[in-house]
Amino acid sequence: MTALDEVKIGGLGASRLRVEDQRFVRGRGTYLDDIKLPGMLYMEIVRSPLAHARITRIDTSKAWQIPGVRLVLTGEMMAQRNLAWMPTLSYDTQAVLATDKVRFQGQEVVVVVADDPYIAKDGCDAVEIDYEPLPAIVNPEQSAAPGAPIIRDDKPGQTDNTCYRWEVGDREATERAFAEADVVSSLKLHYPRSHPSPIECCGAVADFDAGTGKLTVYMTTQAPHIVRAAVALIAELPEHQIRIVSPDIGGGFGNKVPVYPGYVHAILASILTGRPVKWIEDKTGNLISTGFGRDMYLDAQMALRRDGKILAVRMHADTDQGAFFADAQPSKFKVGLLHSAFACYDIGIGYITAQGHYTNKAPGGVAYRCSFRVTEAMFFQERMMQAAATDLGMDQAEFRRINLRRDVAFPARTPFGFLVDSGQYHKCLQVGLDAIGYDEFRREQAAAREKGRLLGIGISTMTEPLGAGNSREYDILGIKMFDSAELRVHLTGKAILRTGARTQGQGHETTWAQIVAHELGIPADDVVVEEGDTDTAPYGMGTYASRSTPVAGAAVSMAARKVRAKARKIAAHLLEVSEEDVEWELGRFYVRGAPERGASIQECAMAAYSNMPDGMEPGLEATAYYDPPNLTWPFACYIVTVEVDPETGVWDVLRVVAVDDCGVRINPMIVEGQIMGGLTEAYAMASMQFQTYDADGNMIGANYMDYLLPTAWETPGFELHEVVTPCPHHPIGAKGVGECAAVGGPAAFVNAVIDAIGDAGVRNIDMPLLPDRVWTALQTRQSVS
Ligand code: PCD
Repeated sequence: MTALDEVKIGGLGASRLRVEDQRFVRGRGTYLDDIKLPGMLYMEIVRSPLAHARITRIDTSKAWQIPGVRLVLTGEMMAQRNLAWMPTLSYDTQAVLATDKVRFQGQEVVVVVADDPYIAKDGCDAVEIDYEPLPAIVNPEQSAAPGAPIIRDDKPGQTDNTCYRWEVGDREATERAFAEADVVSSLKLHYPRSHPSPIECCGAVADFDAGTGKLTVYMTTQAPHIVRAAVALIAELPEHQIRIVSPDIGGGFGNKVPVYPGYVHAILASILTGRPVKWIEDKTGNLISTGFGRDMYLDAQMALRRDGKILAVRMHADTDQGAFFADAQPSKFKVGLLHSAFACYDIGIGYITAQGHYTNKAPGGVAYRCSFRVTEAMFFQERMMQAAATDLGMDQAEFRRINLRRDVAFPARTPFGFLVDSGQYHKCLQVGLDAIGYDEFRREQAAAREKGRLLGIGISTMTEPLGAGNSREYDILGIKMFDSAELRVHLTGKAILRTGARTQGQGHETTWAQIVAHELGIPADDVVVEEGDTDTAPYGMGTYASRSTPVAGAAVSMAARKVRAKARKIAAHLLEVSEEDVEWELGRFYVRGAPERGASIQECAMAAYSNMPDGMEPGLEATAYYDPPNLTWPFACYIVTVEVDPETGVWDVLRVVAVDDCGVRINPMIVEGQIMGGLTEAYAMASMQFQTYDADGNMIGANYMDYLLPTAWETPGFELHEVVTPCPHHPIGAKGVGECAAVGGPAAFVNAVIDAIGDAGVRNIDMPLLPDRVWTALQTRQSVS
């Protein structure tokens, strides 16, 4: 009897083709807009054209007169039901429909429900609203200025535009370290507002059945159980009468974590009309009103010893929160995991302060491919590293070598309280430097410069805390951040697996089956994976923060191990030996000392329903809930080379090298796809993407002519490498990876451009590095924002 070949059965390490692509590439996916229920109505939203204004009159009478209009909802009608405002996941409140004022352009003011979407749009056009404009506040500076109009005058006791203040670290020790420093390096920058812009926009089909009292909502959410809890708590509907179904999702990228007003409108509209109601955003609606990412101003200093050792860091963040503090983030910290900055470096002392500001912009600092502000943290960290090395006159790679944590140092406590689990940072850096040919490039760069050509190289080394969370530091509405898996092995040895996570394209249907194959030896093709329906899935906290592999993936392993433990008892019974004499190899139990006498996992499955030992419950199923002991800490080294045209400021990417260590890779092909996707987004943010506003708060970039997405044409090629440091606390040694390249990548691109023009004395150019910004920096030899 030869042991099963794990890769052949699609276990760990198999680059198994994605099973979900069978339907996706054939156009057979069932996305929200594919759902059509009998008698369904359509909903459209009247949005505010102004960023800040008092509402003086709303007249919906003409809309009601249009044949086919079934319902027109105003803030006042919501208020009568105590639903005009809803709580946010960041413990603030958000208007569901505006009553008193509008506070950002695109805010929801009136909702029209009609027989078809065109009539609903006509209904929206017929609504008359008078506004009395107020001055708009579009950045933290204006927000904090004395005499600024108070945006949140709805909140009792709110006397200015401060949303929160937060601090972490040791202020006094940090001041002492700065006093002793040989060199103090400083940097200020803005991480611009950006948008996840998934291909499919947000939407819902709400279906309230007055006969049974059951509410079913199909919606594009990354976290169905959280929505169910929120609906139960906010709308006070009984939880067992609520079913949230998240169908195929056309990308999430963090955009589909928050609970948006549109979902609430659709639910209420269905309850009031007694019919199913569909709401789907258009692209502009998605870009202007749903959760943005970033929009943070950072100002920091680093205390350095002449020999390159970092003594301490000090940092202040001003975040532009928009009109409502609706960050969909589950940590107990106001600015998410901003304080994961510098976690990969051996720095003992630091102090971070942050202030959140209300502005007249859309709310919801969503973690756009980011575990809650780690993108800002890692971007700032790596830009600061470059500035500090430059100030010391030290080579970029050498400066990192001096400060990166050594392999023996793990687990390592950061000055802000995180425990970094494991890594091989120096090895990753070296693999990257060798791959790009660092020393050779530096020589080429010097030679090119003699001829007036500007070449540059940018390094970004970073670790990211992935896998929200552990229940000590995370919760959502008080619910702990565990996840779950339920595995049922049928009598023929085929299985169904359900988890509390929800894939939006990442490939869970493929990879979770691989974990089962690894634990049980059941071929991955024999395991079907289902996620996203709260009526059937075990309770879980959803997919974001690259948490699925660290948390739900771990639960899959644990559930499979419970199944294996039961199967072992069945095997002992079948083999007529005691359990202690039964050994396991992939897919099969056998008698110790007599390996030819065995029972396969499939034979055990059959026996679980037909020939179990006396007194044993029939069946072969298990559920596991997993509360991770820590976050997983992948590491990555991204290196980019560029050439900048001194005449035009246009820059071209020459090469991109990525070395990712995400622990054990379940499916190497999928991991590579994740890294390439993240690098593409990193390139987009560095080179072309930002959401900007004019002085009146009009959003510039509410369409894809202005908000740019890179196509295959612009996107550079990526050279990928791997290092594997198994995660010490994850059952199969895996770490999260989905976000790493989007988090660590932007700094590598920007560092490369700054490196190319650094001789001109330019210290910073704020993203995106549009050619005119680069050109202006070259002309004025100054930082550009
Ligand atoms: N993996 C493997 N291995 C390892 C890891 C991992 O294999 N070691 C794989 C898994 O299994 C899956 C993936 O890979 O499949 C991923 O994973 P992860 O890392 O765990 O993550 P998840 O949780 O699953 O996911 C999430 C992420 C995020 S977060 C984001 S943004 C994005 C990413 O994911 N999104 C998306 N990616 C993606 N992709 C796609 N296609 N789509 C989408 O949407 Mo946030 O927080 O939400 O912002």
